[in-house]
Amino acid sequence: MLQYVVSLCFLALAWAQDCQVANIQVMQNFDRTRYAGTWYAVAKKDPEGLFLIDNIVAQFIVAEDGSMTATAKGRVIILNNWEMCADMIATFEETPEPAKLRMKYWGVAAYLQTGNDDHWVIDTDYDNYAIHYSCRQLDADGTCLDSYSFVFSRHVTGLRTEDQPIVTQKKNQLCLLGKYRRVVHNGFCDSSS
Ligand code: DAO
Repeated sequence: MLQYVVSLCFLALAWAQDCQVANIQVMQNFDRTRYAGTWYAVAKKDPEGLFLIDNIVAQFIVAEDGSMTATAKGRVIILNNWEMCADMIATFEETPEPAKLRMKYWGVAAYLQTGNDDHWVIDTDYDNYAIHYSCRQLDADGTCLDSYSFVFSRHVTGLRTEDQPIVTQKKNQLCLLGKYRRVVHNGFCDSSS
């Protein structure tokens, strides 16, 4: 009986949740200069056709004119079973909302993935954690059909205990709670340039 009531409560919560992409709250007063620097992906919700698997490290750079670029590395498997460390480059375009950026990305090697995605910063304290979100395909009802999301940490060891509840709350707001996997860092990409 208790199990039944708990399930009903979860169902009611899910129904009450607003999963419209247009209503997703992003970081207020986003400051890209404070966002710059190294971020380790410690968890990831994958899109369809997963690309970056683990050992994902992104370095955001803000130029004097305020424009932002990034380099990123991560272990990938391409051409069915060729495991390698992908070196990626990204440029960002502003939108009227500072935390909602458009990202163009490509690989240093031509056989790597290229794309043009949203790069939304959902929340960050700049010094410890950041939650990123990208919806690649909207459904007819305004929810997202194909999204990916990184939980970034400034620390390769993961999130601090005190940041974990905030990140869980944000995952829930994105309607992605339970859909993330842990991203390991075991040095696979450490020797690549
Ligand atoms: O890994 O499945 C995937 C999709 C992610 C593609 C983005 C790769 C380029 C990343 C540039 C740096 C910013 C995170």
